Amino acid sequence: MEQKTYVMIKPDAVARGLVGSIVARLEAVGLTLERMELGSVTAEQAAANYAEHEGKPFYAGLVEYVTSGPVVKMVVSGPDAVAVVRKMMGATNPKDAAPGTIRGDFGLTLDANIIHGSDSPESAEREIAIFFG
Ligand code: IDP
Ligand code: MG
Repeated sequence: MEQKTYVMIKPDAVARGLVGSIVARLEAVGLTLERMELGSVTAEQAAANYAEHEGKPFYAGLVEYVTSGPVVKMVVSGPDAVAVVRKMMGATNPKDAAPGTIRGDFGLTLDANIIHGSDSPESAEREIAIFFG
């Protein structure tokens, strides 16, 4: 089914110059870039995006991390785009992410895990509204 998903290249990956490599992978499988913008994430956007994690021990650090520098915000579309992007991202903790996945190939630690992708079509709709209005 044709879907849209929200994808964000996190500050550590932008700082390390990985934007081109990551975007190339999304394009290589045939996903379409609908929107793409380099910019910052406000504390309000971070809180809204990660509302499900509020109260967890890592929440404050997570909000600080995603607001710590420029990110690349994208709307990506294609058949089953939500699941396809999640598969390409790999496991949340890069040390557990399989080689060949974005986190597995470019990351090493959970606190700097390279990329965000919506976990369901409903999350995607919500997150696209948070970041693109
Ligand atoms: P996901 O990004 O794979 O969907 P979630 O469990 O939704 O993973 O967590 C959201 C983000 O919060 C992760 O991508 C990671 O940056 C951060 N995070 C999750 N669990 C931890 C943790 O235990 N310590 C530090 N950061 C965490
Ligand atoms: Mg998640």
